[in-house]
Amino acid sequence: MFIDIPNELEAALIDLCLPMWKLDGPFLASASAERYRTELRATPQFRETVATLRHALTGADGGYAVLRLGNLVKALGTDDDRFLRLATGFAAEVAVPFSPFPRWPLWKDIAVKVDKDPGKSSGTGYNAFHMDLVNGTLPPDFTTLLCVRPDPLGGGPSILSDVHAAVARLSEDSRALLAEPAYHYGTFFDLFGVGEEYRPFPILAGSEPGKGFVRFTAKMLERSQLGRVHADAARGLAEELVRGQVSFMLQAGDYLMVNQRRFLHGRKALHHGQETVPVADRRLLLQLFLRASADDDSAAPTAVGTGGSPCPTSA
Ligand SMILES: O=C(O)CCC(=O)C(=O)O
Ligand SMILES: [Fe+2]
Repeated sequence: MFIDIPNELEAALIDLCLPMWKLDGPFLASASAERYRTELRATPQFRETVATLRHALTGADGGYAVLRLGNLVKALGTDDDRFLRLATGFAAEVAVPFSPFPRWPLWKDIAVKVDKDPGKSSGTGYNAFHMDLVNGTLPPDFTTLLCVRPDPLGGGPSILSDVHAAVARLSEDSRALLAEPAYHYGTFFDLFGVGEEYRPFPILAGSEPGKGFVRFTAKMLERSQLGRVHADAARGLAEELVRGQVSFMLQAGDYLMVNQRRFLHGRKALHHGQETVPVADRRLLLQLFLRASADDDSAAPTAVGTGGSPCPTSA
């Protein structure tokens, strides 16, 4: 699940300067994806690394991967977008990057805010198992989190759990309750590319067991008004997710990608004392969503974008 970048590839990527991407509505423009693909495929062992990544995300038993880009972020820094363009290039090999939030260009900051609801994104507490954009009819196929800075106090390990395995450990009665449209979570406005608001929704779709989305967030147990038997069934699922969880700390440059049809994710609490850490030193992740259904080769590329900031001459 942890994928190292071969030395030769790392060296080539440090020398590569991809142009700034362009967007087509909320999606990465296909011309940008094509340009990135052409440049990246010319580097040694890029295709092999991407094949390993895809297999980790979508192969049998797969569902998440951590691409270790630590040496790249060390070499390139984060003062300009060069490192982010490379990460976008890797993401675009998995599926189509897009931004559901009109306010965020493509990547969304997940910083640490000490005054926010601790259990939510950017909060300092336990971020319980969830699927991102759970209340859209079409949640992103993949959610990805790029670690720019871990918690300097050493907290906030990521947690991941195979959601179909967790469902399989539940009783038939619980599964029947989870298949009823009795669940809801959060608000839904101004979102692109994730369908319509789904409310109420069933956690388990009727289709083949073991396939598709298990539409779940353990946050609904605290934050949504649910009927008692349905809440109990959902709590049972949350407990099984914890029972089956893996946990690890993302390091600077680690790029976690999660197949939302297979795994749910979350994060343990950050270390206490975040208010003593200067804002600029606090944990920082960047989030990007991917849509699998748009076919990569459809729209023929038009003019290739070359905008954005130039590469430093020292490169
Ligand atoms: O902070 C993390 O590691 C996870 C954040 C997250 O899952 C989210 O904001 O959706
Ligand atoms: Fe999330």
